[in-house]
Amino acid sequence: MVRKYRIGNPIPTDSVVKEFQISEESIPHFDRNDEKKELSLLLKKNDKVFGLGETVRGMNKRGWLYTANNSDDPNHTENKNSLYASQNFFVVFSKEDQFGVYVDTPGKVSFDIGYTSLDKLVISFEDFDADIYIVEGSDVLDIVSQFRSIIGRSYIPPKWAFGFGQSRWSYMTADEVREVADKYAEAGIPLDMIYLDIDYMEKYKDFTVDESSFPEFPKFVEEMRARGIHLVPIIDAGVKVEEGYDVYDEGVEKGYFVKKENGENLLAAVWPGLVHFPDFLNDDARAWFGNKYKVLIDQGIDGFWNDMNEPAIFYTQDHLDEVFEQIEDYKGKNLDIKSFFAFKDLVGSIDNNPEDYRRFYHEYKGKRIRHDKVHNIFGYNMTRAAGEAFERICPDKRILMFSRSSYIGAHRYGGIWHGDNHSWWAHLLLNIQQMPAVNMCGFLYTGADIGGFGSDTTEDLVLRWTAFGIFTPLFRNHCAMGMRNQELYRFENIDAFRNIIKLRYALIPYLYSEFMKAALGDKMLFKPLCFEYGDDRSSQVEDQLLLGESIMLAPVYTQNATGRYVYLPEDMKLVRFRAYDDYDEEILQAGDHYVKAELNEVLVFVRKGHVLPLTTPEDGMKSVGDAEMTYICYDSDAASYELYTDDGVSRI
Ligand code: MIG
Repeated sequence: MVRKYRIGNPIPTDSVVKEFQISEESIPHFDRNDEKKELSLLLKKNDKVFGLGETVRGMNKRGWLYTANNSDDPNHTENKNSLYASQNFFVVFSKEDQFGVYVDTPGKVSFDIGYTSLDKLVISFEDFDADIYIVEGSDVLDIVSQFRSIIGRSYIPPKWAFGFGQSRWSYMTADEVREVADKYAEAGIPLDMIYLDIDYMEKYKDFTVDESSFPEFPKFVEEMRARGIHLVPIIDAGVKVEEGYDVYDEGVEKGYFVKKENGENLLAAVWPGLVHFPDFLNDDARAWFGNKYKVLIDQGIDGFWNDMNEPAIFYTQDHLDEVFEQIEDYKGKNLDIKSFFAFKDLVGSIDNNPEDYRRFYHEYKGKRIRHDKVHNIFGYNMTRAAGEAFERICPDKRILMFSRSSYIGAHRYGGIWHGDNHSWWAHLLLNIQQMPAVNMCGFLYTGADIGGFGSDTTEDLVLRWTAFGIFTPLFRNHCAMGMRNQELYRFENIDAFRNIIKLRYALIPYLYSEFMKAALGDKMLFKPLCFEYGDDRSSQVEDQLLLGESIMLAPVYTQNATGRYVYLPEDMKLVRFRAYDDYDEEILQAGDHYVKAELNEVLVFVRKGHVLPLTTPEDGMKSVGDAEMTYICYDSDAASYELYTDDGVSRI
């Protein structure tokens, strides 16, 4: 049962697709304080709070303050309150009762979950305008499914997007990209995608290709396709200010860019230098920008990633002018402690400055609205621009799309990646912990940058991270410019990497089936143990996951470990893979176990009465599906498995 309540006069987000009567009663579970603009409730000692999508810290969100305020922050440390997404759905549950809460408002909201006061959950609003949905259900999974059913079906990518992809910010030329493909082929490691970061563009202009470094692009796309590789280019939110550049000219002429109070187009800066931002909230502008993806689709491209759409702002021209003016005051002065810090702050806080988000306006549903009031649905509407356009441009074909910034609703148009993590072991754990939380909010096609984006990685981290990454729908190794190269062929243990990647391909029938069942049935793909098991221990486990109906994962996420403790809520069959066709099986009793896991091994726990199907991978996604299947069963008499198949590209 889902009920809708309304506070004030909220700006619609289009995140909920089902029509609701607004209940006139007071919001259950919460105390409402209009003066403080707060909703609060008392948490019982054993209440757990799971959800909130892409946020820092563990699965149980108790003990921290999370703020929905989409931010381009590449340091996902546990002191942060905001990352790139606002996914404001969570479930409060204990053995006694449970309910779900969705806070639907495009502005800033804070979730103080036992931060100020250990046993209090306080939701505070910048503007006290929101639709609140309260979901009652028989258990957490039921609540999540009911919630998912009101927000619409999750995005379904083409099946090839379940292949392995290599990315790096700084593949500067087509030849560099060819080299990546060559080296993977030489190493015998299947590869289905190579991502093109901003360097493929001409001067970072969206929907252009640099002719000198990527000559004859359609031919190049075709050449790579013939090798089984999809090229997946990035699209940034900012449109370069340059006369004669059609996207700029048209946007200016039609008035499709966001404007300042005085009606001038906002001048901000990102990679191309000065840019304007398309007003993705305006229906016409959104359709116009979406149609531009056709320029690359016509050159053979069938997948994209949308970046910098919080939007990230290096600076606005107005703010920069102010800074230059004020900086004069400090010239030639003896800077004391106070003025030194003020000086430092003047320049240091120039990017993603909150003031800048108040400098421009949208035309949204017939009204002029200041950006900060709708900040959290900007990236969502960029993804929507793409998703809606793909339906027009390619009505019969699925197109790969995932985004950095998101809000619930965007899950219907694309997936997400989890942004600029670091090559830190802690971020492998964060990746594990974020998976179920984003699933709760509708995002199923997701994954983190494997090996870590920022910082220099290490071979063992890439091995362990890949061993977990083979289970995530979006399976991409990505790295920042200037960091240690981390394509798998760069390392010594090529055999181990090859075996792990091939295991991914062997798992595709299972992963794709489970993904499709989750998408079509409003279910979660990754579940915390306590969503299925009611015992106390399960509710404490934050580093293991159930994946689909058949298996549990317990990844190794610490350096120099040759194994780990694993908690089994019931008897399970441990399968220790060294390769898809080289593994041991062992029945383990319910309870705690120390299990060994060498760097070249992947552990999978098969649940009782369940089946893990495996195929024989030959050559990436090209061959998946044709080969013979193997079935690993625990308790084969009771076990059955429903395999989902389709052609992998037609829209469903
Ligand atoms: O500010 O395009 O998250 O994946 O490699 C950096 C360059 C801009 C941020 C993305 C990252 C990408 C990078 N981008």
